Amino acid sequence: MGYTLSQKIIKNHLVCGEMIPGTEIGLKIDQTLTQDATGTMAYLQFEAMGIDRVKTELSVAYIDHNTLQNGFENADDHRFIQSVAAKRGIRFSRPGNGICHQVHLERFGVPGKTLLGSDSHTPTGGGIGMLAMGAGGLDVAVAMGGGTYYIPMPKTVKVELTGKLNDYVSAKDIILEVLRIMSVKGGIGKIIEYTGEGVKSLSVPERATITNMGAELGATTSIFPSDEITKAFLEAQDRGEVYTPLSADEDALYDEEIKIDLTSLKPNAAMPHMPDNVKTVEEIGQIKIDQVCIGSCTNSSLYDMLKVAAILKGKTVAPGVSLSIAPGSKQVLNMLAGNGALADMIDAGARILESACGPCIGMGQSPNSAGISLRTFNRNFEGRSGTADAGVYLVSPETAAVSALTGVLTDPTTLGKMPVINMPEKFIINDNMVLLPDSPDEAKNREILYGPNIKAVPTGKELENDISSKVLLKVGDNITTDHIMPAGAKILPYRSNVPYLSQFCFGVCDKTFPERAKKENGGIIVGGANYGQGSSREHAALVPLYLGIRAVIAKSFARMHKANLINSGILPLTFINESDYDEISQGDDIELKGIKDSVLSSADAKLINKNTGKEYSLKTDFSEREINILLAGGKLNYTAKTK
Ligand code: MIC
Ligand code: SF4
Repeated sequence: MGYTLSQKIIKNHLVCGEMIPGTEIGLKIDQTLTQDATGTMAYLQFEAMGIDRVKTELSVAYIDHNTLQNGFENADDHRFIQSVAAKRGIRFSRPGNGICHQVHLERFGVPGKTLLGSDSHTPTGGGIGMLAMGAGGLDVAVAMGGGTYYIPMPKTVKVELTGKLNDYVSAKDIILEVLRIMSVKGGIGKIIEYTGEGVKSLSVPERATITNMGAELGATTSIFPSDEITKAFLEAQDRGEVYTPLSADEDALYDEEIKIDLTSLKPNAAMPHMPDNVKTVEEIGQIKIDQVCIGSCTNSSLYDMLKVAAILKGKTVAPGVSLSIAPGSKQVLNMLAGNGALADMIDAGARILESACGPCIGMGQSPNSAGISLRTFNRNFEGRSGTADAGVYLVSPETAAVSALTGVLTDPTTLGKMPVINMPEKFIINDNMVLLPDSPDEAKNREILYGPNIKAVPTGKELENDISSKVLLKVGDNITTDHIMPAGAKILPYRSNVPYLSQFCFGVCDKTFPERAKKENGGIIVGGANYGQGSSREHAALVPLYLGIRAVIAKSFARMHKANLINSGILPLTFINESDYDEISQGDDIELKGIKDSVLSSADAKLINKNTGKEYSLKTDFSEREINILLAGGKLNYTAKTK
């Protein structure tokens, strides 16, 4: 029996464990990336580990999220990251150079290598055949130090693409279709592999749009084969030498199969407030829109931007619409400027933003009250745009650009033939915004520059045998990390200041939560299915830890968040009977009796609801490594102990 592509890469990087789905495996990590919103914490943790220089083949620190600089905080964090990068052997991508995933794909990604990033959209690298995964900052810090990265061995889903996309239908419509089919929890514990004839008609940036948004499926990662198209992309980036052909064996066995006929695909949109709430644009109809935002790590490549410019050329944005465009990297922006496409956008009335995450993470461009915003982004979670009652629709660049002109959600295929887009044979290569680290000798004299907003990382406490506590909060299914620890312009600058951040914890669900948590001296959270989906931000665990949360009991967890909870020393426990969720209410006093013994022996744990006297069983499915981390009260404590 042959191997799937991801199984081949896993096999080549396997440090420990067996490739049996669901059991823990350890992987060697070749490359890492961080961004600034998670990076400050990751580098604080790296510094706490006391390692001189990174041990990876390549590590890059990007500045792309916190670029508003609405005060000294962001600039201080940038300076801190820059100083650590120089000292510890990490390349530093300066603000203005672009969004981490776009730049990494262009300039650093290598087919067949493993990439671990402190950002959930790291799987963008799967567009050139990398095994690229998102993780919490601490796991990335450990990988930078040469440590193994652990995941449950994923199952493999084969998505077979047949046919060819029609004009005005694009890669975004493919991944939205996959989301419609699989849902935001359909990818948990799985790697999505794209194969079939249809793959050959998709360029690398189109493939990257698809693997990027595999994060929204909850998938461990997504991957395309590395083929002639990958080779041409790498050669155009002057990096032809890193190309290797890679694909699955003919007789590879997959756990699931999905077929999508590209020819019959129509423009799709994910409606508020979930990326899997997908209908065709035609079905949704011509709703009036207030705003269009084009960009983000999902759709900001040169190809996307050239399509948008061609649609806008010689026209004017509708009077009731604000159109903003953020090209994904300096390379993209520079090339748009060089060939006149940028002028076409500006001429049509587009508001050009810097090459950064920007509105995608609520850093500016919040829509008007109850506004309707079309975005080429990957997440439309409630409140993420910065306007609580806004409705965000996720669409392709084609749908976004055409709708910006008409002022209503418009199916772009009604326009007939798409203008021809000529992609250049070579990209402009100039890595002058990526700083190389100091030599080991120079590094000795390099000072690490901390700012006053940088506060200590909270650490957990050893696991006790009985936990008696209150259910401080009960939430439903698909709670995202944006619910738990919101981002946005007002909060994001405080990513290195957990005490300050804590005031906003769960603000989207219940503004009283932080106060109540403090008053009660912590407690327990009860959640539904897919708890903690979305980003890799470990702040969604570190802040609850700071507020005294000892355990989260849910129907199921998203992979990265579960790992972040364990790393923080918070117990993630699952209901054995999902219906037991209904019998626990917010405010109930509960007891986890003998929890330490249960965790140690991997036995079911006992939950007593003191209000009703009833008992329930909870699953404690942890690996030996996870058990040790939980007993020690988190990964930092555990690492300090085992040193
Ligand atoms: C996001 O898209 O939610 C982010 C901001 O990029 C996060 C990381 C973070 O919270 O800093 C992610 O996707 O992991
Ligand atoms: Fe940045 Fe948005 Fe991509 Fe997250 S999803 S990395 S915020 S562009």
